[in-house]
Amino acid sequence: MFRLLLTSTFAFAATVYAYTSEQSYQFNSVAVTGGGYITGFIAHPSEENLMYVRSDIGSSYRWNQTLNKWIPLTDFVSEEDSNLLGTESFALDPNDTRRLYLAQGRYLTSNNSAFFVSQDKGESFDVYPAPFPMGANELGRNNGERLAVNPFKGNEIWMGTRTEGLWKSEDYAATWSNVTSFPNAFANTIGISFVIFDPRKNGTIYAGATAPEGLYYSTDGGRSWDAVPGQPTSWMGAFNVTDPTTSPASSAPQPMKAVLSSAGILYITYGDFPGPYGVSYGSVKSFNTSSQIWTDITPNVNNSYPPPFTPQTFPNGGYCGISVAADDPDTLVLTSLDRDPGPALDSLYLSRDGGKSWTDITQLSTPNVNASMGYWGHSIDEAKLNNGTGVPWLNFDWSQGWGGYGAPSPIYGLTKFGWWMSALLISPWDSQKVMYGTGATIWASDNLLSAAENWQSPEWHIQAQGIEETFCLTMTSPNGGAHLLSGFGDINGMRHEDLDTPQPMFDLPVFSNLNSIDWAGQNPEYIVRVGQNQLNNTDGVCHLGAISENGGVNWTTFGNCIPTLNQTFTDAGTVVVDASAKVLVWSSGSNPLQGSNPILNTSGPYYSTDGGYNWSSPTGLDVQTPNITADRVQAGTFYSFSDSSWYVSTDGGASYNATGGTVIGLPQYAGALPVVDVEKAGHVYLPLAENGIYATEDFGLSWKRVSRDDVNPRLFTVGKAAPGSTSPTMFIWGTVKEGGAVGLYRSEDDGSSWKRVNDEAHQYGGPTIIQGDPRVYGRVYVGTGGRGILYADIMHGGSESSVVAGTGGI
Ligand SMILES: *[C@@H]1O[C@H](CO)[C@@H](O)[C@H](O)[C@H]1NC(C)=O
Ligand SMILES: *[C@@H]1O[C@H](CO)[C@@H](O)[C@H](O)[C@H]1NC(C)=O
Ligand SMILES: *[C@@H]1O[C@H](CO)[C@@H](O)[C@H](O)[C@H]1NC(C)=O
Ligand SMILES: *[C@@H]1O[C@H](CO)[C@@H](O)[C@H](O)[C@H]1NC(C)=O
Ligand SMILES: *[C@@H]1O[C@H](CO)[C@@H](O)[C@H](O)[C@H]1NC(C)=O
Ligand SMILES: *[C@@H]1O[C@H](CO)[C@@H](O)[C@H](O)[C@H]1NC(C)=O
Ligand SMILES: *[C@@H]1O[C@H](CO)[C@@H](O)[C@H](O)[C@H]1NC(C)=O
Ligand SMILES: *[C@@H]1O[C@H](CO)[C@@H](O)[C@H](O)[C@H]1NC(C)=O
Ligand SMILES: *[C@@H]1O[C@H](CO)[C@@H](O)[C@H](O)[C@H]1NC(C)=O
Ligand SMILES: *[C@@H]1O[C@H](CO)[C@@H](O)[C@H](O)[C@H]1NC(C)=O
Ligand SMILES: *[C@@H]1O[C@H](CO)[C@@H](O)[C@H](O)[C@H]1NC(C)=O
Ligand SMILES: CC(=O)N[C@H]1CO[C@H](CO)[C@@H](O)[C@@H]1O
Repeated sequence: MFRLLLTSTFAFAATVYAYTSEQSYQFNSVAVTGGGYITGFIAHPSEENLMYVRSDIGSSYRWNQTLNKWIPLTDFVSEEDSNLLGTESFALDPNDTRRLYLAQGRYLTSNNSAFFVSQDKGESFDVYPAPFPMGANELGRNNGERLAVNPFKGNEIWMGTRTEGLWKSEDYAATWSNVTSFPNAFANTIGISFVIFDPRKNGTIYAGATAPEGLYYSTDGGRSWDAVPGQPTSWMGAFNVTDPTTSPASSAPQPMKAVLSSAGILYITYGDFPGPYGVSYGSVKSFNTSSQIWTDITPNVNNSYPPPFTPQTFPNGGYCGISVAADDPDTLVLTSLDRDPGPALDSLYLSRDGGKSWTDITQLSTPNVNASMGYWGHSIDEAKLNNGTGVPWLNFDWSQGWGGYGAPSPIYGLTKFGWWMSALLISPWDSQKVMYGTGATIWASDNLLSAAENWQSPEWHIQAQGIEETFCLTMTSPNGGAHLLSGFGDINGMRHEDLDTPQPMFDLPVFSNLNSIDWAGQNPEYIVRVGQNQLNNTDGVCHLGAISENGGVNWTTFGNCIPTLNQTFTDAGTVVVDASAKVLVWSSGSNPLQGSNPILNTSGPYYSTDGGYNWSSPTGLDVQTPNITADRVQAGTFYSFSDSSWYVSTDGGASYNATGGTVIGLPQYAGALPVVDVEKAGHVYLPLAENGIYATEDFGLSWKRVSRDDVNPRLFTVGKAAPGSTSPTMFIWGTVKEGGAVGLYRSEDDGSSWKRVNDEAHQYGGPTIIQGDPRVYGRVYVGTGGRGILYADIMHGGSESSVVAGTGGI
């Protein structure tokens, strides 16, 4: 028995308020709506509308039917515990609607994994460290569910692990022991990916490892186990290899997910690779647990397709998502996995006869049936919530020019049906309702069965409201135009004209990662951004950088990229623009390679005075430093603090004066991003972690520490001055006294005294970046690594009902 004594209780109500001693703050999500990979759904069999969704880097949410949105459950996760902000698997107790179990942990390399155990539907949790690692963001996260509650014994929780075999808890997931009777630990880093109890037979359990012949069963409560007889042992006969150069990655089909129908039929999906990417082959089987008869039910050429469509034959891909109706054991839905670059990319199938025949719902859902289009998807008009609020970043009409993860549109007029479709649910309370997750959102239909019966397109809408799962790479808040401009991993970035409503993505060029964005201090609608874009760099134009002169609505691509930029590297570096919007400065995020060795790029940040056509190296600074900032008032002025030296350019980035930091009052320090006062030329701050915050009012000729010596800013930003004050409000993420709580703090007296802005219930795994707003006193934007962006405002006598609105909510 593996016992851990450490437990702690997190009993924070999912409230929208974070009280501090002096002021209350309201935290709201900036509405993107979805934005990351949805990995699984669970629904309670007996309480209508009680369902949960998990995501790979953003943890879990509960559906609230009254509020019509998903509610985040684990925002109390601290920066130190950021690995716990990912749900590997989750489970409900079929006999108790209040109990919820979350298996938390993002990466196998971390030793920090835990069970979050709730007795009130996720309002509060007991946290128990887990004796094995978890991998919510690892290969195989699409499979599951690994975690299961014994329906005959609610204290008994089982978990298929990735590296340590099958485990069991007899005290509601507090302590765990190894089920050593399980014959094979399948310690291949994917391990045992599902555990299913037969609710009709006390003691019967199925466990499936993502490995050939990985399906096992027990009929004596787990004391003894056997391989399920008759399971597929090779790929023979499953399909014809269409391309003889690619054979399956596994020697036999590997179980991905399974579901047990009320008639005792186990439906199992298979692939040749764990997924969510890289699956080339797959099949679908049913196993009659009474007669022990296996049937191949893989969709094939005999299925029905709405004319003029034809069976999908290329490429094969595998199968993953599967769900069976509670009221009809022969009604099931199924998703393909990794058919890309197939036309859909992935497909959803419906069977009403236990898998004997299938209807291709993807083709049925495609508007303007025209086989010559060659692509299937949703109408772009369907990228809306059920109440009509649009999710426009999902529905742009940009043709096939860009196909990155977030790229939702395969051809003009269509939104992609989906990819990485592994989360799939027929509502247990109403079989007409079906939801599926993708790499970016959730699609839902309320009339799937009746529409399919009538050979019509089902109604579809987006049901991801409340889920904010983006990774914030950069953001800025100009003093004109939209208050927030963001850059995300995978889905480019957005001009947040309205913080509470989903916005369009920035227009072409689209970036898979938007790494850096800036605005011109005296011309705040002049915006510049750089990011990764692997798809369109062969036409002699630089598609990794762009300029907007109207606040981020329309964009012009740079004429050229900076020399030696590695265009396939995932980080395009840092871009800034001077106050007058006449000079751009761009520092590469990578050093080019010679063979496998990086060669030192001895240029400093390149500058351009013609809007990104010609780029030149400066004198006086010879590092591609990311720690570069433009003065917002004085034209042509840039600052950098790199390798303990302070650099200033006043001639548009052409030459820099370097001064050793210790000569002008700075401590010895590697480097930091200078933060400027948007209203005063030459007023600059440097956040230097355990050294505190330093400030200059003369362009860096002299510096002094402005914070007390125990202030430790891990992140720093400034926002609009408090009423009556002439200096900006400071915000830090860090600590304000030795050994104090890590949190978000605000100072209105140049760093002498600090007030806490957040509380323990609002930590979001620690921000990646914070940003003040130069136009709203007290507001700070909090960018996270999996919980999107939040905006925190001082609450002036608000009542609870006045703050629950907003698609993101808290
Ligand atoms: C939904 O939200 C309402 C209003 O806050 C609350 O009363 C109710 O308990 C919530 N239900 C669930 C299942 O979260
Ligand atoms: C986890 O690893 C870190 C870093 O190696 C170490 O400091 C810490 O003590 C470990 N924690 C546990 C619970 O093993
Ligand atoms: C289930 O089986 C176990 C072991 O045989 C037995 O102890 C238990 O009482 C059974 N539970 C129910 C609800 O039948
Ligand atoms: C758990 O049991 C499996 C056998 O099923 C064994 O391979 C594995 O090493 C055990 N792990 C631990 C931590 O005891
Ligand atoms: C494989 O190809 C052969 C010959 O074309 C055909 O007879 C057979 O039905 C195919 N098998 C499958 C599973 O598609
Ligand atoms: C790719 O390049 C072509 C030719 O320059 C251009 O028409 C198209 O808009 C570009 N697509 C993207 C996504 O940048
Ligand atoms: C600017 O973008 C808007 C919104 O996408 C579009 O309607 C308009 O046509 C664009 N204008 C130009 C000049 O491209
Ligand atoms: C560019 O970056 C990619 C991805 O890191 C790397 O594989 C490639 O070798 C790099 N190329 C050069 C020329 O540096
Ligand atoms: C940039 O600043 C960071 C701290 O934010 C520091 O770790 C890094 O070394 C600096 N890089 C340079 C080149 O100065
Ligand atoms: C650069 O250094 C020179 C010599 O010390 C000094 O005269 C000049 O004012 C400096 N320029 C800036 C912009 O700091
Ligand atoms: C639609 O629902 C979302 C999420 O509950 C909400 O934020 C939005 O205001 C609603 N829109 C309308 C038009 O009611
Ligand atoms: C102990 C108990 O109440 N068990 C019930 C749990 O629910 C299943 C159905 O899901 C019943 O069969 C059990 O009797």
